[in-house]
Order: sequence, then structure tokens, then C-alpha cells
Amino acid sequence: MTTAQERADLLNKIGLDTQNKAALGRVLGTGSIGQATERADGRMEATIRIRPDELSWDPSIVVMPHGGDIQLELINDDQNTHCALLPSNGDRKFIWLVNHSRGRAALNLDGPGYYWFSSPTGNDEGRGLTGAIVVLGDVPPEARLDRPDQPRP
Ligand SMILES: [Cu+2]
Repeated sequence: MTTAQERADLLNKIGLDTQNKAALGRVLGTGSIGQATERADGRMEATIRIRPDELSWDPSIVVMPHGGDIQLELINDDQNTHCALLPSNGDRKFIWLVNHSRGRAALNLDGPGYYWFSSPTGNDEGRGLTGAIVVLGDVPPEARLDRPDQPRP
């Protein structure tokens, strides 16, 4: 059993949290975590950056307090062109991010769960440009299974 800090230290020591160390990219889910903020109208928003030479999203895990609409501000501070393929109800969204550009994406994620996103050009994903949007909360009553209450840990 390791604590969160031991885990971070071990990932760093082995070289799994940085590009071109133990592996070509960083291991999924090892990046920073950010929480979406909620606006007065109920929509959520978050900013995600690609920092120079890091080939990762910052944050790479974006947490939404519950399902709904989120506006993402995507900023590419890197020297190379990247893009973002993002989850959203109905269809995924795609945006090009040439070097030193920014863009906005409006997503609807109305159910709790993990939703993956990435930059699918070149070998961006293999080098670490993958991330997740985590939606907290419960499914709406109409989507629940009709069964007795189940034990939850
Ligand atoms: Cu809310």
C-alpha cells in the first residue's frame, strides 16, 4: 500500500510521469487534476492547457461536480500543432489547436462516469496527450434500474 505522495514519487522515480523516460509517454491518469467551476446559470467551465514540451494536458483529469453542460477553454502553449477530440452527448467534438492558439468547446455530459479525451494527431496519444473528464453524481431517477437497494461500500 502506498500513499498518494509515495505513488507520485515512485512514478517519477521510475520515469512513468514524463515523456521519453521509462516509456514514450506518461502513463494514463498520472497528470494533474482540476475541478470545473460552476457559473450562475448552472453551466460549468474549465481551462485545459498544453504546456511547452510536456505533451500532456494540464489538468489531464477534469472533474465535473455533476452531469450537465461544460465550456472548455483549450490553450496550446506548445511549439507544435495539436488538437482535441472531446466527448459530448450526440457526437464527439473536434478542434484543431495550432501552436500558440486557443479554442473553446461546449460539451454536454449528462451522466456520471469517466469520459476520455485526447489529441489524436501524429503520435500525441502515445506520447501522453490523453486525459479524462470525470463526472460525479448519480444517474437521474428515470435511468436507474428497477431493483432493490444495493449495498455500497
Ligand atoms: Cu451544479
